[in-house]
Amino acid sequence: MAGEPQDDCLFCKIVAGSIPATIVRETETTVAFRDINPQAPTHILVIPKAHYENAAALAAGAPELAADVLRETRAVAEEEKLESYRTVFNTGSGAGQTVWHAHAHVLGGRGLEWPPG
Ligand code: DGP
Repeated sequence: MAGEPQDDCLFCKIVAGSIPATIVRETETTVAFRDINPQAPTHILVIPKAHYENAAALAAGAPELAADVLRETRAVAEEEKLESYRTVFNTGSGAGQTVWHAHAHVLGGRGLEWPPG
């Protein structure tokens, strides 16, 4: 069912605490932790605690929770003192999504080119 934890989901396991992560912020509905394979000096993932397979499913199924995630990307950027940063939701394998639990990447601390690859 939408939003329910999935046994085979890596990020649900991080939410449950059964896989370690460097957590930088947590709210009632979201967790933010450092990406294991950082692509910038600051690279943090913000996820909803509830399981939605990607940003599209999250936006359709729980728009208020999507807003919580977006609000937390700003909070992370502020805590990390990022003046400029990029927020990315990869949606679908063709766009580079590899973990099927919605997550926002917050990238900063270096110049970022546009368009991305
Ligand atoms: P995406 O390609 O948009 O689905 O991003 C998934 C990100 O998740 C990728 O940048 C690497 C990160 N990641 C994968 N496994 C782990 C993990 O076990 N711990 C942490 N902290 N990050 C992970």
